[in-house]
Amino acid sequence: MNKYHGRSTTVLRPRTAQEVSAIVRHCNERRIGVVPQGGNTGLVGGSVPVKDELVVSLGNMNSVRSFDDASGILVADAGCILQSLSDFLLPHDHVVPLDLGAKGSCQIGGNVSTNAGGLRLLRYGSLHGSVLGLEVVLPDGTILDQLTTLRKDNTGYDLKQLFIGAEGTLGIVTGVSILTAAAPQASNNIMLALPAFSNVLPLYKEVKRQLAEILSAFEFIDRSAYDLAVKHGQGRALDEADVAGADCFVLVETSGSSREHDEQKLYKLLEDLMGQEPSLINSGVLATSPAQFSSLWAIREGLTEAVGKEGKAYKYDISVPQDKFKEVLDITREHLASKGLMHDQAVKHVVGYGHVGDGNLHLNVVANAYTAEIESALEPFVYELVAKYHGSISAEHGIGVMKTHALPYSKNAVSIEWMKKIKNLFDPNGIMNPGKVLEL
Ligand code: FAD
Ligand code: S2G
Ligand code: ZN
Repeated sequence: MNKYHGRSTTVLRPRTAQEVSAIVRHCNERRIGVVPQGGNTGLVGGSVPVKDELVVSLGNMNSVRSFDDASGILVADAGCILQSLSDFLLPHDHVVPLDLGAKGSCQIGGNVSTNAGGLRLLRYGSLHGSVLGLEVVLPDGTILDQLTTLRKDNTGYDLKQLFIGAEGTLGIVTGVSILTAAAPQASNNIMLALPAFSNVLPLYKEVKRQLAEILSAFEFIDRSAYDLAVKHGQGRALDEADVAGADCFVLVETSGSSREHDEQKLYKLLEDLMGQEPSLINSGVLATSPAQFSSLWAIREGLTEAVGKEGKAYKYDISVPQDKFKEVLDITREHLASKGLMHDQAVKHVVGYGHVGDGNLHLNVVANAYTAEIESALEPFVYELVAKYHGSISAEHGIGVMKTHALPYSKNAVSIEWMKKIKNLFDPNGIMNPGKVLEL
């Protein structure tokens, strides 16, 4: 629940790193707080002021600086929107090694600053691996130019890694050098309906074994999430026969270099799965057209919106063991029921979806309204539950301002102490995104 409403009087939209540097130097000398803002799609309140900080919006820094289509290395302004970079790369037969539902608004600088995971981390890995260099304006206005396009550069500490996931608390990212990936010549997807959650991991193993190098996404959708997506018109519903008796769904995507080769693999996988006794799946709907491919993805990518339309969402983006996804959902539901809160006037649904390969579950508690009673039932309950599994209270969305109090559930005191030392080293005046990640 975002109860943090700062009142910023000023938003500046610089066009160059030099302008960002001048703004930050000015603010640092006068102890004026600064909030770096990208596409403002973050989900933990990281890009909005807590008090009266000045907002530095990167939206006007949206040029591609260079692209080398042999190496696939792209250097772009931080304010480039993710979708715009994808559009730029398409004719060059490359893709950004990142994809998320917010691609139409989020910026590459924000993606780096939140270390966004997204729908294809399984295939393209983390930004800690694909980002080669950064240009960052430090809290004293210094421009740290590490915009290397070298794949290998083992010369001292890898400073850029500090800014990936720092959520704008150590400096403002103004330029990004990233290794893009060769565009798949053929993408396909299949929505599998499972009779039981316990089949998800055996299915994951079988899918990895059979699809191997062409597997690019393996997304979990529980039944209540699927029903919400359909209710709110996200993508086209599957046939009733395909969903009857399904406890959950898995959306599998392949990205390869030859359609017939990939389809052969997919058909064989489906045949094998359907031929097993008992089968891991009830049914499988294989996209047979670009429209159906998009429609199957729309069910998954539309879940955030569907949840938001259904009610007030308490969002928990957590890392827990892959085989515990359902247990976490059931325990949360039972806990709320034990408090008499599982009914339409309080909590309407507890839904789960997420990135199985990353062990990342999006636990969404959909309430009729935000209330202190529901929040006190959920926190610290959910955080303690995650800690019990030695998980993370924030898998990919970051801490922002909303989860600073929960950091100790996933980071020990020594780790937090050294984070504070690093923050102090870079930002001794505490002007850079104050109140985010680390409590004031
Ligand atoms: P903002 O929201 O503007 O800012 C996010 C944080 O980064 C803030 O702390 C801000 O201060 C800082 N920041 C922004 N730009 C800079 C910069 N240039 N320099 C320094 N700091 C900066 N996230 C995932 O990880 N995976 C998903 O699958 C995913 N799916 C989403 C789907 C939807 C529909 C929505 C609405 C959000 C989703 N998100 C997801 C969350 C969000 O899109 C990501 O965190 C995204 O990376 C934020 O980018 P942004 O440009 O909007 O940043
Ligand atoms: C996703 C988006 C935000 C949410 O869909 O993968 O990261 O929790 C999420 O709905
Ligand atoms: Zn996600």
